[in-house]
Amino acid sequence: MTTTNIIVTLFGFGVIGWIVWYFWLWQGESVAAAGVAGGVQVVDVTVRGGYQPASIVAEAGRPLRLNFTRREASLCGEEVVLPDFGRRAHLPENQPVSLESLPREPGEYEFTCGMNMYKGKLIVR
Ligand SMILES: [Cu+2]
Repeated sequence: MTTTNIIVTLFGFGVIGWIVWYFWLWQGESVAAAGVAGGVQVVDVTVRGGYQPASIVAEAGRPLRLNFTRREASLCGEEVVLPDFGRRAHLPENQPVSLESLPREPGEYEFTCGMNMYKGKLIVR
């Protein structure tokens, strides 16, 4: 192997590692839902290259409102799906869209974009 081959190979592994980390491992910060009047838990989620926060902590048995705002032209985040709650929404650019659900059981629930590339996690306690 020449030096160039080695460099190209290492670069390839680097790119693969980054993809694995970015799409599957990176969770971002966990954010707890804040309560508001009426006992609804509210979290604002920005959609840009993924979900921020990508990890949301909520209380079981209380309604939860996720306000999604898509801040990118990319079509990847155009749709958001909460499969466990049967919720799905179309997200126009720069317009907040609220998704309400009632997490009854503690557990971890995923939410994703329509293509299952952006991933977020709802941790219900
Ligand atoms: Cu997508």
